[in-house]
Amino acid sequence: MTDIQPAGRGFLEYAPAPESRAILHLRDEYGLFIDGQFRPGSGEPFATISPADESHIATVSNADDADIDAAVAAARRAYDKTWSKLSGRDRGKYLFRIARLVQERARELAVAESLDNGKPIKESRDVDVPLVAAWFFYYAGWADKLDYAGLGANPRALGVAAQVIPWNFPLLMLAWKIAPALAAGNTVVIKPAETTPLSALIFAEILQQADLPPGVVNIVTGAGSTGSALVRHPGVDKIAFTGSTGVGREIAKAVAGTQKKVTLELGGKAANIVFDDAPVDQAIEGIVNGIFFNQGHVCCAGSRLLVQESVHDEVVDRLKTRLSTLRLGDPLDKNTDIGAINSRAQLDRIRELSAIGEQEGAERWSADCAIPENGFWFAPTIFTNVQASHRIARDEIFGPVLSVLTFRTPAEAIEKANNTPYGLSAGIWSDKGSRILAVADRLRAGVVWANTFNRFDPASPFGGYKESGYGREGGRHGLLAYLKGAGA
Ligand code: TAP
Repeated sequence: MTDIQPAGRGFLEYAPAPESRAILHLRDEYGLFIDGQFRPGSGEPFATISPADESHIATVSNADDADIDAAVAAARRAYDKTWSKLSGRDRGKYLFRIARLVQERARELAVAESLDNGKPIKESRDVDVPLVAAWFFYYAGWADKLDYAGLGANPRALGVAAQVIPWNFPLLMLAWKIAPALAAGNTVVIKPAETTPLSALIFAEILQQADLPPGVVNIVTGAGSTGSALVRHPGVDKIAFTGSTGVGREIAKAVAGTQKKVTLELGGKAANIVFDDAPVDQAIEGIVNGIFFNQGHVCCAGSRLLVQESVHDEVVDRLKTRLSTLRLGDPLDKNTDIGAINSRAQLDRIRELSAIGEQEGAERWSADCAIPENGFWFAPTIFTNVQASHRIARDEIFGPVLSVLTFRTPAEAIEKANNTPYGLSAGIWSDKGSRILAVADRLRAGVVWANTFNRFDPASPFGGYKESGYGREGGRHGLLAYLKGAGA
């Protein structure tokens, strides 16, 4: 289904689903990873479950304020005594080592990610995990070249970075955060999302294997309150947050008036614009990939399809035909296209917004697929006759739901695409290069894809305008967010 093809696509072959689970060597209980060691948290431990069947995977520690103090103190000690004293070349060696270990343990990481998150194994195997390795390789290469970052000779790290990440790409978001922070010379305390801590805890084992000095990366699991305590901690110098716009706003308020530097990667409601001269076969695949990849749990998902009126019926008919071929089911089955929704809460939100779509007069079509009895599932769904004022055209659904709107002229397409409080990404499908460039220039979106969608590369900066946040991750820009003397 997806055309996302980072290096290494297809380099792993998987056993059928039941056996793939067997390659995981999970502990029954996971502690917090502080100062290079696992240790129990002081809060009430919690279970992480598989969203595909609601089965228990492991028990995970819950960090309270005292644990956050310990993690931040460990990161500060490591910064003062070890990490800030290493040369860039030596920091780079650790990052290269981590990247290689991620590759070595790729199968295990992919299975853990699909088990805990619900995403299809072919996505975690071909997209998430290869990109995680690519991110560490890319920033490993920067570590001894910071003098070329544009900040003069010897740019300096910020110190201790507090990082809070969401559940949709648990390991990839961790890599986006940790790799540039370490390359620039910072130490880290990171909090994974409550529903997807597993791959981060396996990653902690990789850090031990890599002999990363204790305290350079600390991983504290817990709920939203753990994230809140971490970002408010007076001992942190930098905050990097990816998640909802609501929580991003709270964080921005909490740090107002402090010296902390902040980058926020928040929500989106991307327009995927299809002109009447678009290559239709390619566009259909791009639309499907844009909204149904990772069950639509993607901040930059192409959740609003803007299609030129003259090709609307053809595009919608072909989309329905294509969606009828997608296979929904066991995330660990390599033939699965659509996995499980990550949590009951997220499923409830998708159901609620879809019901509102129907009440407001949009026309709903859902693929006719068998829904498993247990777990959290939602069939791929398209809404047509959507008006710009409808909630399903304005709110981020963060699920496998596409809202289709129409336009007549390029100017109308641009106006509708920009008619959103968000500004993270957009897509344009057209045969004319000049039209693509002219439209892209007027879209208020941090990333604009042309005749493709959801392509990621560690060298390419990613981030939003307006309520999609500020600061960039990836590329040289992503590095600057962790160095003194640069913006954000
Ligand atoms: P959030 O509820 O915002 O959660 C994100 C992270 O913040 C989780 O680790 C969460 O912990 C933690 N958190 C919750 N409340 C907090 C608080 N008051 N202070 C500090 N941390 C807190 O978002 P989500 O539901 O996980 O993710 C979905 C949202 O993230 C969507 O809106 C999506 O667009 C956005 N997103 C954006 C991007 C980019 S790059 N822009 C990428 C991925 C996702 P718990 O899990 O324990 O609640």
